[in-house]
Amino acid sequence: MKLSSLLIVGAAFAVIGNLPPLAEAAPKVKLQRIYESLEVERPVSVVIPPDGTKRQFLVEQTGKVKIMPVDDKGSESKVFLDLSDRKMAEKDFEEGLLGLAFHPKFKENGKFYVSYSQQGPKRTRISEFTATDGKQANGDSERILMEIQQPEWNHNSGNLTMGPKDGLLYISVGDGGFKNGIFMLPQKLTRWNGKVLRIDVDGKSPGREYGIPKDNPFVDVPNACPEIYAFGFRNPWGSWIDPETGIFWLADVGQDLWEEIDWVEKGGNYGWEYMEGTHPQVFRKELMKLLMRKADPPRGTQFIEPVFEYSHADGLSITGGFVYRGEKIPALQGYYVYGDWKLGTVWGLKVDEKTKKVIDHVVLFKAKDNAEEKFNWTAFAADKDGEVLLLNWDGRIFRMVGE
Ligand SMILES: [Ca+2]
Repeated sequence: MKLSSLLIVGAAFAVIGNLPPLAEAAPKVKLQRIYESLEVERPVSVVIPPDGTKRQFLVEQTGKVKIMPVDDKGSESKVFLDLSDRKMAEKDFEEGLLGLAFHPKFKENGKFYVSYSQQGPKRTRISEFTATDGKQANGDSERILMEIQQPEWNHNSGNLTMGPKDGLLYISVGDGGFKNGIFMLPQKLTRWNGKVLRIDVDGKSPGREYGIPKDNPFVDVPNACPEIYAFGFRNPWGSWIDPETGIFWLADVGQDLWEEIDWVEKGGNYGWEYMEGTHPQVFRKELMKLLMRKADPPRGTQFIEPVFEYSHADGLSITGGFVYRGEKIPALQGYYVYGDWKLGTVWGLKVDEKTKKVIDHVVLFKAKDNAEEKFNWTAFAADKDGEVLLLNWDGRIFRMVGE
């Protein structure tokens, strides 16, 4: 029997309903524009503090953190922190206010953390601020924790994530920028670039404004930065630790060919700039040959492969999200919702927790070809009810709803 006849028989069975469905029904969703009358500039993140108020804090790349109105139709937000006078960006593309995380005891101490770019020299600053009343923070309350050199204006990353169980701050740092991993920093344990760092915001190790967690993986390696938690990243954008499973999801933006999603493990090497996704990065290899230098990684180097990658046939710049556990779209439960910044496609990905095998991958939204309306997703975040908020770089905010 030829394949085509098999398909016809299969289709016939499906029509008369004698066969059980092969897989769960794919979630059918649509995007609903919300906060239409709210003034929003370059939104990059929404974070909810652990204080029981269910307030949604919106991070604008241009320098403000705002508390969003409770009502979807609300037109007024409250400015929580204003750093827009800090001269963050030389080019307003990838520099700016890029990350926000709340202290686990924010309710008691009003402390929270942001990452933002500074010029002269270019660097990413990680700072603590305090809002004593929990409603508004003064710029003067700043305590600078660390400053990370950034050779270029791109690949700053700067995502901040507070560990839901360990209460430690995870900081994603890009590879230094330009292209081809030309600065060769991600594989160097002596540098912070191309890493996920982990620090204790409540401690103070000698010479530092923060503590080094004693079980960080490289604390005993001579000359290694003890802040490093994992390494080999290019430009992580979308960092989320699942409070339920503890899995650390991190999307790493690729260069010419592959976009990837990693599950970050302590001490893991995620490959850049030797690898792009599961593939050797060709340009680097050629360059090394030209320079008559060793093209291969040091003997014994082991890279952790992404749990998922997609090629540049499907998108050009990944934006990570989170695993949906909301109530309004039951078919979407357990899917990691993420998308592409450049083409605007949104996907759902289901991965088996134990085997790391992909169970399902579905398109949730696809922008129409040649449409005037552009979708450049900067973040997918859970709202106060666990439903999906989508932030578009042009300032529009959407909610995912069942069809
Ligand atoms: Ca990688």
